[in-house]
Amino acid sequence: MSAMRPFPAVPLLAALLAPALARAAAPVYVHMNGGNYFLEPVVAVRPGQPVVFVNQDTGAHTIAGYNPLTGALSRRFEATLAGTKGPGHKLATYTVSFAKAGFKPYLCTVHARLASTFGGAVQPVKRAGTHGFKGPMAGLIVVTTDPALLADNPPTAAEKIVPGFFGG
Ligand SMILES: [Cu+2]
Repeated sequence: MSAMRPFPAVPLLAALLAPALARAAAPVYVHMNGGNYFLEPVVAVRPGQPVVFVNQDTGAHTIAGYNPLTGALSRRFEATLAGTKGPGHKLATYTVSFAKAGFKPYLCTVHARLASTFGGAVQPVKRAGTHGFKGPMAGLIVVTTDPALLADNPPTAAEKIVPGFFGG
């Protein structure tokens, strides 16, 4: 009967948990370029896990969180990301995280706008005159602890910079 018995297990437990904790802390990336869309329009993160928006476009984009039931824009989840001169040059990024599980929709207000739907609700639509891909420049962050959702992110969400994705 040694009172010291449990202690050797503590470093072992820490060693076992370290890779999982590192994974949990690794950011999830969302990229934009001259196609005026978000390359990963839906991503899942754990509460507290950072999402990093990376602008690989020569032009600027905004990130504007909104409430889809009211159309109210978020004051906490919003940023403007300047353009870049291209590969090897400075890239504007914006990091955000959320403490609680939930849906966090957002749009780029330069290339999309919120349109009324039913009873005060809104949805993003493409802004007139915006070139690039056909859909509105908008996305959704799912904050969750569900391992299936967390494992469902597109492969580029693990890369800070996507080679070959530069352009404006
Ligand atoms: Cu934009």
